[in-house]
Amino acid sequence: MGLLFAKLWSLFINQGKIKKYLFLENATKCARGETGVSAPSPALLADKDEGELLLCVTPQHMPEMRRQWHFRLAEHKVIIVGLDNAGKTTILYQFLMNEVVHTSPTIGSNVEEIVVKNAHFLMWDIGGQESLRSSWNTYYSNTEFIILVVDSIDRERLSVTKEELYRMLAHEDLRKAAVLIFANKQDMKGCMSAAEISKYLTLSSLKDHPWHIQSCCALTGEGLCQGLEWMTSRIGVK
Ligand SMILES: Nc1nc2c(ncn2[C@@H]2O[C@H](COP(=O)(O)OP(=O)(O)OP(=O)(O)O)[C@@H](O)[C@H]2O)c(=O)[nH]1
Ligand SMILES: [Mg+2]
Repeated sequence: MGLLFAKLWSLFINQGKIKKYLFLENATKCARGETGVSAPSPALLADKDEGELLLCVTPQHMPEMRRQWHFRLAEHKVIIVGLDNAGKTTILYQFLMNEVVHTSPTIGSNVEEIVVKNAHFLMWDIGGQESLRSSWNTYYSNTEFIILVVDSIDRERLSVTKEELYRMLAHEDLRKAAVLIFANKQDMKGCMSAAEISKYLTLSSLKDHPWHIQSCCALTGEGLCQGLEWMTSRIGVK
């Protein structure tokens, strides 16, 4: 299986675009019955009737695909959102490497797999600039966790964060998502506490979404593990 295909495949899966899997026990090529479409295995084929993407795999590729499919099944999709400069990318790479990386504003997204205990999280860090926020919803499908990163020193824009939070939570695709709020940049003098942020965002009024707020500093990594622990406890990993 080529690397490019693997990458594309995981992208499709994690955006919920592949709806069906077809393991072709006796075929040498992938073919779609009457439609006559055929392609080398593994292949992504569009199901014309149902408008769905189909992943077709012949025996040669089955073991690898089964392994990956099983692995993907156990994966939890996370989106990391928040206004620009909040510290989202810094947090993502602290999770991944335990170090501070030099960042520049994210255009589009970064995606990384983070393994905590036995839990696999696929984390999408999405650019927070104003012009990018209208496309956040393209990342929503199949999201289990929203990590909202708040810049605790940025009092002026907390109202914008609040608007964005409630806009997101009203979206159908995030109906079942749990929300972890990181009150980041706690190292900054005069920053808002997690309690202040919680009150301003009226988190206690959130009834339909499990939520948790955690103060942190992405530069030192303080507080990040506690946030991840809340996530793993929600999916039953001890
Ligand atoms: N003092 C302090 N600075 C931080 C902290 N976390 C991130 N920063 C800094 O804040 C700046 C922005 O961080 P990024 O991680 O790039 O922010 P972002 O949320 O990804 O921004 P966009 O990609 O534009 O949406 C960088 O200079 C970081 O070093 C923190 O906890 N404390
Ligand atoms: Mg970023």
